[in-house]
Amino acid sequence: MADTQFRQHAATTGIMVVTRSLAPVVGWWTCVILILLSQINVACSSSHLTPSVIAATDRMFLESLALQGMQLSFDNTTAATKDWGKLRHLEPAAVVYPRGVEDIATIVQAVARSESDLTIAARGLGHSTNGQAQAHNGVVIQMTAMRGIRVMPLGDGASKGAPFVEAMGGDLWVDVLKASLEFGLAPKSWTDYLHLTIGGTLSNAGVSGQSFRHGPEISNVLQLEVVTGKGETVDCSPTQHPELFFATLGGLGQFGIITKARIALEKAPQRVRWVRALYTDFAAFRRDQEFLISAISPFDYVEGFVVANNANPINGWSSVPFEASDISEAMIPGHAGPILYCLEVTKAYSAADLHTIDEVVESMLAPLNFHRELLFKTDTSYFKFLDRLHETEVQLSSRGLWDQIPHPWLNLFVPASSIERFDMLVLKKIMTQDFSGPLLVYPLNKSKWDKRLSVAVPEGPDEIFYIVAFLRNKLPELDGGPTLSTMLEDNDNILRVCEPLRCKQYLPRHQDRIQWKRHFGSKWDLFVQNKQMFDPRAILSPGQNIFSRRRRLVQVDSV
Ligand code: ZME
Repeated sequence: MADTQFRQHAATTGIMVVTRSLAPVVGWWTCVILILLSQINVACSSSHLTPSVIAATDRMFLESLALQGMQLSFDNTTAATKDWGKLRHLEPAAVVYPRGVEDIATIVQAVARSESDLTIAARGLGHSTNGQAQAHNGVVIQMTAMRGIRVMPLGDGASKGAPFVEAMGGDLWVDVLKASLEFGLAPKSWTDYLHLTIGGTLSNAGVSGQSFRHGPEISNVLQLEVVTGKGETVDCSPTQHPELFFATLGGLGQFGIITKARIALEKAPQRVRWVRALYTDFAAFRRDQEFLISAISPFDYVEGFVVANNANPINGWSSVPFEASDISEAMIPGHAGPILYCLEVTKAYSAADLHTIDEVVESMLAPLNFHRELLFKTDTSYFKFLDRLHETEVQLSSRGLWDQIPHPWLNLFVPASSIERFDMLVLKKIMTQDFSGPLLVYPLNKSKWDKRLSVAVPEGPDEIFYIVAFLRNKLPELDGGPTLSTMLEDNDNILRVCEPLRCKQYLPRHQDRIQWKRHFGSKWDLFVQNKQMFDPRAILSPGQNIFSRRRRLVQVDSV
């Protein structure tokens, strides 16, 4: 029986093999015992968890690494089976807590050179939604053990004095921000949520309201330190090993583990004027958004979201103003449809501009076509604005509605030429009472995404594409609402509508190689070539399901 088949069989029969007791046993007959055990259908203790069924030889191999001083846990694997999606729970054989880049290189090298078929996934705070940071029967490297931030306010000789920050793969963006602000500096491009690791976001893209101007986070990286799938530690940049640099950024963890990143900084503003404005007409909304992301854009941050045309405090128009009491039914135009569109922009400023900021923002809003009575403003510090989701996190967390519930999310990049159709076929249909969570819609400039980056963006002539993020929460049963499977079906239906529209998934999840080939499109051949170059045995990030682990030895396979 082929080993992979055996594993699948073991997984589906739900056995819990106590491999520890088999660890001292070496030889072909351990496999026989495992296969015999797999015939006994022992009920799995958790309906979601696919437990680890590790071969005794793999276990011994990992134990030998532990003996050499690697901090390796075979028991504390529960956290590594969980992620933000709460949709897949694959148990690794072991979790590693690296003390430095050397530990990561050691374990990747050892696995790459071994005869085992172990896989390795780097995991940060576990914000993947589909098991992308899980390694069934493999090794999860807990990257939050790798932290250390150094701000270089004057840059170095090579970067002509431009300031930058160096952070480790396991550092959080919020900590990078805090460290940079000590010098009056800050990174230029962000995600909406800052309690994410540097390595995790840079393996995807990192998109927020600054991306229209600065590109995603991956467009603002000057240099990386990467441990490749061969276990080599390589410094790379646009001029030094550029193939590895561009492959790794947006590379979904397929080519290497990001252990360090050098990120460009700018002078940090002190405060932001934060504005939301409602539209009833999608054409007017998108026209203004596209104007606001043009080269002459006066605002520093441009996003947008969809709300239902009702008083629901979670996803209706009541959620728009910064003070809920600032809006009422009477203010909503009678001709409004089932959904409303909310533009969200900010203007950053500093103390010296305090006396002009009102006037400046007013003149910036003057040419826009939102409903004049549906304009809401607030003012806050730059830090509080960037870390704005933290407050939501604290509130929802205390009610068990943050990382305790499933998040069947779908993120899409939709070409501008398809967006009106997308609005008609999807947005106006899906936003009902049942949609719990943010639905973000805002445009980005494709020219800010270097073609050499691994991340897939819509192909074709459009310079502008939209990010459309369906960020649904699966609320507990007692709160009513659709089932998880209904939500996943909704996502599939949206993807079906998208098929002729040249959309791409962001934070993508695909089932098989054919889908992945289609996803990467014209970038696929290079992606495969890079895999062959940097992780030829397909050890890294198996949870993405792009490549299958290549084995060196077939002997243990065939009992
Ligand atoms: C992938 C992604 C998530 C981009 C933005 N998000 C968000 N998640 C949760 N709440 C949000 C949000 N953006 C605004 N609110």
